[in-house]
Amino acid sequence: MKKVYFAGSIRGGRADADLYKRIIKYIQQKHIVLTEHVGDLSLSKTEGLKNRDVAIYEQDTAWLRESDVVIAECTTPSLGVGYELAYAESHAKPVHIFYDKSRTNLSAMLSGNKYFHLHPYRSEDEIYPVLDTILSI
Ligand code: 6K6
Repeated sequence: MKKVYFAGSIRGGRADADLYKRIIKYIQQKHIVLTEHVGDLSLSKTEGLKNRDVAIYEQDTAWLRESDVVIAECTTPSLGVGYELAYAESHAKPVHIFYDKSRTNLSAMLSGNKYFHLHPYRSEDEIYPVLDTILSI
C-alpha cells in the first residue's frame, strides 16, 4: 500500500474536479490518498480565508515529504500544482503527470523537465491502467 499525494487545481479552476474525484476513488481501492480534499466537489476555487493558507501550505508540504509518489492531473493549469511538483522533485519523490493532450498545452517547465514522468492521454479510460502500473512498482 502506497501513500499517494494527488495534486489537482483548486484556485486555478475547478473544471476537472469531478475527474480528480474519480481518480482519487480509483487509487483509494488499494492505496492511501493523502490529499482526498482535492476531489471534494463542494470546494470552490474561491474557497478559503487567507489566514488558513499558512496551515494549508504547512500541511501539504508535510504530506509531500511523507508521500511515496506524487500523481498530478495537470489539464487545468494551477500555480499551486506547479509549486508542488517542483517541491516533490527537490525531495526526490517520483512524480507522474497526467494531462488531456487535446485540451491543454502543458507548460514547458513540466514537459521540458526530464525528471517528470509524463502521461498524455486522449480519453479518461487511458489513465487507469497507467495508474495500475505506476502503483504496482
Ligand atoms: C479546505 C477544505 C478542503 O480544502 C481546503 C482548503 N484548500 C486547500 N487545502 C489543501 N490543499 C490545497 C488547498 N488549496 C490548494 N491546495 C493544494 O494546492 C492542493 O494540494 C492542490 O494540489 C494545489 C492546488 O493549487 P491551486 O493554486 O490551484 O489552489
